[in-house]
Amino acid sequence: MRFEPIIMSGDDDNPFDGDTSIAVKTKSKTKRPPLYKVLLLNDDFTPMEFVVMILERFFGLNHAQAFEIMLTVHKKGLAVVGVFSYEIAETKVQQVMDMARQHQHPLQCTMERE
Ligand code: TYC
Repeated sequence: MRFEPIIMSGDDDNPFDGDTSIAVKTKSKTKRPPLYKVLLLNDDFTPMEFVVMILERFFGLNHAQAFEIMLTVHKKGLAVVGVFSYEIAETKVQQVMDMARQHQHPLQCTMERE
C-alpha cells in the first residue's frame, strides 16, 4: 500500500485557499508471489534410472518426459525441472536431496528465483 500526498495550496478554485490541505488517496498494488526454478545438476555417478525415478516421483512427469529431462541434464549439465512457489520448491529440493543421500548418490538439486 502506497500513500500519495496531493498538495492543493495555490490553486485558484481551491475552497481551502490560504490553507495547505493534503488529500491522501490509497493505491493497492497486488503483487504476484515470486516463483522459483528447481534445477537438477549432472554428475558422473548417479545412475540414469535413479534420476528418471526421482523426476517421476517428485515432479509428476511420465516416464518419457522424465527420461528426456534426465538426458538434457546429462548432456547440458543442468536443467529446470519445474517452477514453483518458494515453499513448494524448497520441499522438492529437500525430497530429492534426501532420496539421493539415502541411496548414497551425489545428485544435486537446487532452486533459483525466476
Ligand atoms: N551423468 C549420469 C550418468 O551418466 C546421469 C545423470 C543424469 C546424473 C542427470 C545426474 O542430474 C543427473 N550416469
